[in-house]
Amino acid sequence: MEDLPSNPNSNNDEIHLNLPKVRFMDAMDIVQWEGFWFEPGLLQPAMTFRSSFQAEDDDVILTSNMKTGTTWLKSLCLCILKNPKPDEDYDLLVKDNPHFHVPTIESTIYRTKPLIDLYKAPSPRLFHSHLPYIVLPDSVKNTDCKIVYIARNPKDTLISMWHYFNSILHSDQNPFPLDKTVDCFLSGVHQYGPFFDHVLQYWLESQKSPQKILFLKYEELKSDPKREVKKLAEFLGKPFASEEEIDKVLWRCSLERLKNLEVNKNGSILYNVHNSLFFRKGVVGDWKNYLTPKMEEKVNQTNRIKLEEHGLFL
Ligand code: PAP
Repeated sequence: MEDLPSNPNSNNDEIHLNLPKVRFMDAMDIVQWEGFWFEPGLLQPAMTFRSSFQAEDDDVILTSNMKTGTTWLKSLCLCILKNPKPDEDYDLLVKDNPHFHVPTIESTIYRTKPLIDLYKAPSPRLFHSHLPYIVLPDSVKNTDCKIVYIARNPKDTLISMWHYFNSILHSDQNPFPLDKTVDCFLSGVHQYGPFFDHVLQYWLESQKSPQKILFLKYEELKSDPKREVKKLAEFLGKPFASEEEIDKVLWRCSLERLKNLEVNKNGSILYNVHNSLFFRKGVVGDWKNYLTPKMEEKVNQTNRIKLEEHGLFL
């Protein structure tokens, strides 16, 4: 175990004192650092991660913006890398929520005091981060460790985010207005935003170094799960031996199964966040039930301007 590094900036309150700050969806304050917005409590952990994390060549770092399929990706990689052939009693996904097994670095590992000893984790180490590419540690960028990014179309992402933050508001608070959420999302002022810059950084890096960064899309995982999961396993250096193995992993990680596991129906992990909140509908195009044509067009327009010229269609 190691303690937080002692330096004059290690007081989180002091760190974000001079940074731009706004209230996001009536749920939390967010501050701007390195061009992105974060809950203030994440800044010190993100900075410590960036300055002190030593990547190993066989590490696997999963990355994503919020609500783009992180839980699914964590489950799949956990099965492929750590628990390929569980017997009845040893399915890690039955024992605990995927976020427990594959911690999000900035919101767990570097947030607990004393710090969890990352160097005791069995190889290959499997972590996750919602941080943008720009603030990843140099050692992650410069070693042979692998990065998997999962992206999702912005309309479903923002609806999923809207549901999630509304569900953690105090019970006496009204749901945050959707039109304001759309505006926050499009202006990039939201937790881990701007969404489009986040996606674009990983997309461009994955184009430059496809052997290092695998860029997955939630919609493709839904439409052709076998092909995408096969691609994922090959990228991780653990190709499946048979079609049956692929089917088994897909079943183990399916939303229906995970949602109905006891640990996810009744358990909770981080900071009193109930595990059930990570599993909602998982439907592509759910935004159609919420966005007006005007909102839809606004999102489409930003999507086109920000991503399409780089050959990315979400
Ligand atoms: P996080 O950022 O809080 O970790 P994340 O897992 O990225 O959340 O996204 C949650 C979304 O993934 C939810 O989408 P929805 O709100 O549109 O329904 C959730 O339902 C969906 N999801 C969670 N687990 C799975 C899964 N196993 N398969 C498909 N979708 C899933």
